[in-house]
Amino acid sequence: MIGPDIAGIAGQLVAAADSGTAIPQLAAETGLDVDAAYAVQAELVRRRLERGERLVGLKMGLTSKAKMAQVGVDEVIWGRLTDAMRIPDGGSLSVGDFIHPRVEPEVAFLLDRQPDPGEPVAGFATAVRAVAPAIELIDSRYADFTFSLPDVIADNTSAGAFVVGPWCPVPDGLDNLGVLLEIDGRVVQVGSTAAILGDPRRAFDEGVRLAGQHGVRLRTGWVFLAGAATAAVALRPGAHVRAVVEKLGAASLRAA
Ligand code: 0L1
Ligand code: MG
Repeated sequence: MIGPDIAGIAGQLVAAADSGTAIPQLAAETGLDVDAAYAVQAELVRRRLERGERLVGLKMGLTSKAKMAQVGVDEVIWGRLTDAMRIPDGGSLSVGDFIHPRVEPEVAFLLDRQPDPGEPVAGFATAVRAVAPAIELIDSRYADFTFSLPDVIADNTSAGAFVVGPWCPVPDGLDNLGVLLEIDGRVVQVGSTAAILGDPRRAFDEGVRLAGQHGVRLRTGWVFLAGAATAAVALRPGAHVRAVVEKLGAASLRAA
């Protein structure tokens, strides 16, 4: 039996991102299942690496009920981060480079060693060197920000850009820190790190395990985005965005 055209689907998604033009969903029409979708994601990112980008980390998606409800998909997913997606803390980006960007407040981890997908939960304590507040910009390449589970996995879990705030040592408790998303000084979302799978450390364990199932191991020095603590908010030109996480501080970006 002939399977879905992995390279062809990856090519369509890359072209959509490059041109800033949304495309219709692909999974139903092409028979893409979850495994094939991760193969498309790997191919799509391979093409970005071929253009000179570097893999710098991994991100979790749909780790909170708010996010699952927002997009109507209820499974935790993971994607790949490259250096071209990283915006310096306090830096700016152009909304016009994206299709329909949204921002969400996250928690980032810095890897001190390569965790083993088979190791128990305690791996977090020795694998993670530092933690930081972060902002993720997500931008689905599908029309109306609407997709099925395989569609969004193939689209590298809507990864667009990310900002990591100042790194700090991992505090004792990470499971119930207050989180705010501010736009132009006004609080637009309020949440808690508890929304991230009950504890962002659990998102880390899930990420190590799920990526391991696809032969991907996190590397020393990589950034790990644990997932959003609130629903995502549309990003408008001119907006100044801050994600504030209790005990960790803030990350910010400006949209042009
Ligand atoms: O980072 C995320 O939670 C996004 C995952 C993909 C779903 C979406 O685009 O909101
Ligand atoms: Mg996210």
